[in-house]
Amino acid sequence: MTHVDPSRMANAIRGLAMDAVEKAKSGHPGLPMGAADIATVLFTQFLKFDAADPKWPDRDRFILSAGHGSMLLYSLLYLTGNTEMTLDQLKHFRQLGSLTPGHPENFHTKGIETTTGPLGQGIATSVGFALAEKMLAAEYGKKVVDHHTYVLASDGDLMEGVSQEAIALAGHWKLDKLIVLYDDNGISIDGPTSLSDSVDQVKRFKSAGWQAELIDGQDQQAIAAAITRAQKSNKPSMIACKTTIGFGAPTKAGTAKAHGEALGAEELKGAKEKLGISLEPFSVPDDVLKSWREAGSRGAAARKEWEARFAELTARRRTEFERRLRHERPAALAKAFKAHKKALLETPQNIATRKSSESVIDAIVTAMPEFVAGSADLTGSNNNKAKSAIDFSAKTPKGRFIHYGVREHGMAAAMNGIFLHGGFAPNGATFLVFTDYARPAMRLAALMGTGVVYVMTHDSIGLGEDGPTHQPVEHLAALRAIPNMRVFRPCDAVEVAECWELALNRIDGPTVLALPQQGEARVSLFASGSEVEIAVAAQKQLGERGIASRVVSVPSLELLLAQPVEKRKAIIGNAPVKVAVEAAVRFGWDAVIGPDGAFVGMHGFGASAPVKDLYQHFGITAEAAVNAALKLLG
Ligand SMILES: Cc1ncc(C[n+]2csc(CCOP(=O)(O)OP(=O)(O)O)c2C)c(N)n1
Repeated sequence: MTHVDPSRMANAIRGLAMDAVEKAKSGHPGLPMGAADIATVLFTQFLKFDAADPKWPDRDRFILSAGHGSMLLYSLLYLTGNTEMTLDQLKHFRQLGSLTPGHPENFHTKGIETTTGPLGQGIATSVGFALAEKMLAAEYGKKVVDHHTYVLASDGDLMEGVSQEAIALAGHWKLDKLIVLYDDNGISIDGPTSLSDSVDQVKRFKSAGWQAELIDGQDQQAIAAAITRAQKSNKPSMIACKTTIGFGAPTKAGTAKAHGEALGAEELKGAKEKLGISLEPFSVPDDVLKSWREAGSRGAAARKEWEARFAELTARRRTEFERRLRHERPAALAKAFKAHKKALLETPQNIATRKSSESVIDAIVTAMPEFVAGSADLTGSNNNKAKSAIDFSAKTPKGRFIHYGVREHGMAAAMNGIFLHGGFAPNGATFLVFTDYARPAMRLAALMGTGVVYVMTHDSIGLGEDGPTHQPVEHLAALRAIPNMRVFRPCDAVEVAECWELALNRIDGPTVLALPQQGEARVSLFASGSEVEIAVAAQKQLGERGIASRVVSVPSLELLLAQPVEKRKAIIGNAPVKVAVEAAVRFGWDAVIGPDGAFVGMHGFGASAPVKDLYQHFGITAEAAVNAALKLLG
């Protein structure tokens, strides 16, 4: 190993970041300059990675949550020898077509794990990465899955509300392989964070079940010691690293002026002289570059050892692991869908679409081991938990149903991380109206093309009594407005199955399944002949009152009653109120509506009059059917 003073290694990052921002005349030099020591320690001593293979499955993940500091990441990719990240790319920072856009984009630049920029998203997404690691390790063992997720987060990341949801989840799940390095520089755009913040972050994290400590983030030995402690912890760890934004800049260091604009020629020169960096733009001394390149290939041996361990798995397990990481769906899934749809066509079901969604999940879950459902509370209302599903928890990492608590945003961000980590196809549920709470993460899902599924129930005014706070009206439009977001609103059980199939097979973008609450019929209306029309009119009137009902046309009572018991039950359904409408006497109908069902029809002989008048006279009308239903509903 070439030995180079580690502060010179950090200065290479500082120099490149300053030069690139200067050339682009836009960007953020302050964070890379301040956090350069943290990054140097992490990348040269701890991060398990191999620059030659940025996609190696058991690599450690590094997430720059403060995406505005992207030059930190681009410098690291160049210095460690990522083949695509050439010096030329750094010279074209923020230019059209370069691999160095303003904020890191995982779908654009190799070696970047997730897209960041909207503060808070990176740290919240990282929880999904760490969760996926834990779940996959539980299935495949530590020989194959054993890596850390490191995050560099800024003041802004920790100010954003979503960070609280993320921190709470990680602490609760004891995601001990998650290590957050907090760039505690106390500066944001407006000036010192004391303008608007007085949170003790160490206490905040500790109260959420994390190990947390405060260190000098400019002291490389202290950083290394803290990461070592973090690796040993059985909790997630947060290391608050006190740093100076724009470290080395003669007048701008420690001030908001170092945050978001080029330093300017004079300040840049002063910083380079102070730090002992060549004034020649984009130059890195040979020995420093060599040492960085060694850091980039440091993980090659670990990768090869991993490959050897992986080769020890049975061929079947290897293929399955690789299939899952590629997000390729198993052949059994298509078969399970086919069988389910066939059964639906043979035994038509008239149940709420969210209920039929549950039956889809039950039908396919065993065919798809990567299926990971979850709900932001409301599990009982959203119906996306398979009957066979076990809850995920710190103690049951093989559980594949995740209780996210009342955290829609944290759930959506974690789902991105779960998908991006690989090995799982996450879906998460809440009410459609609360997509507003999850929207920033949903938008990133669409931008990144993560194949996640949102199960959004209670999709319209049809949810009834909860009223306008819970009734989405603009949400379908708002979701459809997001490029690459696919929105489905299925009408019946078959469509629900088809939409689920399309959603689960979509691996290049997110899907919303908007499912109504109503439809779980509270009233079943049975009728034959002309009275089917009356029943349909009654259904409409009931719907206007927010009461879900179903109409069953019974052309032959005998044939219905002659069906096998299961089929008969499915047709009759289990709505609590049953009403039969037929312009004849009740006899025979009790077998369908039961003795407590309501009958709208004849109770004696008829009379001579025009037909329309007769129906009115004998009360065989939609209104009468509605009233009968309302009476029984109480
Ligand atoms: C959700 C969100 N809101 C606002 C911004 C705009 N923004 C970019 S950087 C920044 C200040 C962040 O300060 P800090 O996190 O302390 O970063 P540092 O100053 O240390 O670079 C803001 C408000 C953003 N990127 N994301």
